[in-house]
Amino acid sequence: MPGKYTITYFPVRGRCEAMRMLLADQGQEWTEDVVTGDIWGKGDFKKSCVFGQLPRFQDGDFILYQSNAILRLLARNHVLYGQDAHEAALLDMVNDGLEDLRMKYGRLIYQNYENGKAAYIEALPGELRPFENLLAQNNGGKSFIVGKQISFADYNLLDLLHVHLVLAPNCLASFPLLASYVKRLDARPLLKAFLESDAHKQRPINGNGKQ
Ligand code: GTS
Repeated sequence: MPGKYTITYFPVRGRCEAMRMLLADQGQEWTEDVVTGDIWGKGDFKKSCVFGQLPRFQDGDFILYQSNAILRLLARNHVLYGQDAHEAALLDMVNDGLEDLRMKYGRLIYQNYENGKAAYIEALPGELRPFENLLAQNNGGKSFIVGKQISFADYNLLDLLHVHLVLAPNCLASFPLLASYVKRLDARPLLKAFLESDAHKQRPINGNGKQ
C-alpha cells in the first residue's frame, strides 16, 4: 500500500506536472513541499539530494529521486504499467522517447529560447510524428499510447503535448490522433478538475518565465 505522498519541487510544473496529473486522475491526494530559489540557493538541501537535484518524492517513509523513476513507482502503486511484460516494455520505450523530447524542450527553454525557438518549432513535427504513429498502431488511435488502459506514459505524453501546445499552438494541426487524444484525456473528470484548478493554472510551466 502506498504511504502518504509528498512532491518536493520548485514552484513550477516542469518535471512534476505529469505525476500530479497521474495522482489527480487516480483520485490520490498528495502534499506539495515547495522549494524556493532562496532555500535552494543556500545549498544545504541540494547537498542532501541524491543527485543534487529535484524533484524529490516521498511515499510514506520511502524517498525517491529522478522524475521518471517516480512516475514508474506511481505506475506500480496504481497499476498503470501495462498488462504484461511486452506492454511494460513498450511503455518504457515510449517514456524514454518522451524523455528525449523533454530534454530538447528543456534546452530550448533554459539555454536557447530566443535564438532557437523558430528552428525548434520547425523540427517539432518530426519529434511528434512517432507518437502519432504509435497511437495509430494501437486501436486506430482511439485508446491510449499502449494497450487498453491508461498508463504512466500517457500522463507524461499528455504533459509534453500540453507544454508544446503553449509553445506552438498549431503543433497538432497535422496530427489528428494526438489532437483527439489530448481532448479525450483532458475530459477525464478527475483530470479535468485538476487542469481547471488554480493550483495547476497558476503554476508556471518553467522556472524562467519562458514557455
Ligand atoms: N533527471 C532528473 C529528473 O528527471 O528528475 C533531472 C532533474 C533536474 O534537472 N532538476 C532540475 C534541478 O534540480 C530542475 S528541473 O530541470 O526539473 O526544472 N535544478 C537545480 C540544480 O541545482 O541542478
